[in-house]
Amino acid sequence: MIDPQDIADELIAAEREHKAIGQFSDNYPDFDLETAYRAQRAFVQSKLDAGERLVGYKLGLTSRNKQQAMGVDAPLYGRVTSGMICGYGEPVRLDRFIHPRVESEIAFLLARDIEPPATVISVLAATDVVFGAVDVLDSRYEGFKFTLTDVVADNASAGGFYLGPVTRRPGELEDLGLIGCVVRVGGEVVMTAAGAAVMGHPAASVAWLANQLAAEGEVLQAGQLVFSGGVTAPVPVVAGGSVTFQFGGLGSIEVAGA
Ligand code: OOG
Ligand code: MG
Repeated sequence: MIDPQDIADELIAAEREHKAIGQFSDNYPDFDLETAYRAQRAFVQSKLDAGERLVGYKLGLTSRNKQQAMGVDAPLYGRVTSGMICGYGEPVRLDRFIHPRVESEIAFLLARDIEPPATVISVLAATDVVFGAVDVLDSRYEGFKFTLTDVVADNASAGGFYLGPVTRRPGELEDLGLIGCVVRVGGEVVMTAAGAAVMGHPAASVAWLANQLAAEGEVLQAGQLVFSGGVTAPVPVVAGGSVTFQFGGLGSIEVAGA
């Protein structure tokens, strides 16, 4: 039997030492999703024990862009802790990560708890504001090579998160599904996409999360932040390089590698 705490301990060491490890699923054919989410809890608990707070959740692999890029065909969630939140304008410190990649997301700040069964409408009604956001991925696995269970245990590759400078109430925006995102590397446009890339509507991914958590006896709560999943595919961060994410109606975020 595979022990979730052992898996977590290896991931914690990989993160601490900035040294990627091989995926677990290669050696443990019985590694299932339930064990993987237990390992994720233990991984995150080590951060809480070190004094961090749970600030919310992240969704992963909620768009075809992302599922195709990573070769995994189902969504997942991870947990976001206070130590992961990066200040607007701060560089991605390459000495703190293994091989960081950045991607655009829409983040939701909740004004109210979300009761199951959640829907796009109930998520929007429970949302205080939305932000353009950037997810800094830093898989603890070599070459970002993982199966769904591996990446669940690795807390959905969570590394860092940036929130954009503009907040909007959902009702102030025409439609979150139509919010565009333009990604530029060194000034050149490398990717474009709209919010609907995420499960048809970014709030649909938050609803999926609320229902998933409910099945496990947890509730998405007022005050929590939810990163709803990559709109565009990830771009590597390199020293001296800069990636700019421009969101329709939600401002821009520039992320530089230093
Ligand atoms: C897994 C995490 C995926 C997203 O938004 O799809 C994710 C990975 O790609 O490393 O954050
Ligand atoms: Mg993401």
